Amino acid sequence: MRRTCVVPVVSLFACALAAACAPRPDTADTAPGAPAAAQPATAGGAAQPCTPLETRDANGAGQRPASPGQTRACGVRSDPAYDVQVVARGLAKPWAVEPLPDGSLLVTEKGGSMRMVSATGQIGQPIAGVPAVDARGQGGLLDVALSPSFATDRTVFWSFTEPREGGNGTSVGRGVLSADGRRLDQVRVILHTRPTYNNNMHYGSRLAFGPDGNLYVTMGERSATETRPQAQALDSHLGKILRIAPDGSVPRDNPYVGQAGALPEIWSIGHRNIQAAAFDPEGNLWEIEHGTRGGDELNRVEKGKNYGWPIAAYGVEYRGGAITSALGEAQTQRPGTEQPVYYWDPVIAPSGAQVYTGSAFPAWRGSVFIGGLASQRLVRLVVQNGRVTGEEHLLTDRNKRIRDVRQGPDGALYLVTDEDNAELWKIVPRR
Ligand SMILES: [Ca+2]
Repeated sequence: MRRTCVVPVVSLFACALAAACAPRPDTADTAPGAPAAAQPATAGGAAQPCTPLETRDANGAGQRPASPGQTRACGVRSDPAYDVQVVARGLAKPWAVEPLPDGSLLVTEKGGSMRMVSATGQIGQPIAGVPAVDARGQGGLLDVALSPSFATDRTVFWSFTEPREGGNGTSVGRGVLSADGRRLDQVRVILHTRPTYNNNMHYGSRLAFGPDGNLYVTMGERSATETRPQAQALDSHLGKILRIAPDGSVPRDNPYVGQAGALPEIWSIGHRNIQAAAFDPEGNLWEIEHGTRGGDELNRVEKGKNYGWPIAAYGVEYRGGAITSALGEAQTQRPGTEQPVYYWDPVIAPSGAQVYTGSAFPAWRGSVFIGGLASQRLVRLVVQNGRVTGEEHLLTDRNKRIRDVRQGPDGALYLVTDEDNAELWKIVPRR
């Protein structure tokens, strides 16, 4: 993760040309990626000279990052030799893949099926016991997560769009996977977020267990003009990250417990639509959320903080023009709101995330991997001391929307594509 040779422009380029500062094999991910340009660019106002990966025009014309390197990080190239194996084909709009300790995988399909896929790619029948979902639009059966003690309790958690009187809403279920993997027992819905709303957009939702043993649930703000401001409202679960105990109860140290009018499950506020989240080994929660045109964000989430939407944001409305809501016109920076650690303009359309910790790819340890939908790629961010110092885009030649990325117990990365006839991929070191 550390550069072996850094800083002054002249020496960087001199040593890049002379290969005098070739990174050690395990730190190859910080090597300057693109061929050395005649003049070094300054990425996102970054202090360090480099060639940024992103060179297209930004949508937010005139918008400036709040800190050096907050966007358009240096392009880096890790180039570990890897193979992409197609483990399975024929999945219907998978939304999540979760590797199990024995090498098999749990996969959700948006239409409402959860399936086991064997390590060799046999796709099982739909697992019995999953409650009905509303699969219209962006809704359906969404994320799946394993209990931190899955090896002994076989408990599984999932998020879904719950059909309700008057509309639908994101809910979280839990159940115990039978020994043969064919059914879920003791199924309970442990969280019904509110309000119920009647459209089919921006449900979130990723599930991630923290080192505290609690379950973090990421939400969307349902996209509509009338729900957008609710991302700032404490009496709504929309546009929030929620934190609950595995039994659905509220931890007493949540930030708004006991506050009149506030929903006690809320952990952080001001989010637009979070379809990617992961903890790092130090216990930090990272989330990557969909912005509008030019406003995808990486945030490191802390208790009780406000991440800005819709009063602070980068980018513009899809139709063009300033981002607006009943709360007024958004600014890129606003007191009382947190700046993203990093943002993309143009966007990547993030879905699924993993902070890599495996031994299969030493050069990738500590990197944040993010699936790209519209961008049709796997994004890798190099993060050092809480800041993004490099960006690499992988699998760009495959032209597939990537819905989720997770690390298996073998250190391989498992990905699912976002298609009606989708694939499950496994990235392994080349033999
Ligand atoms: Ca934000």
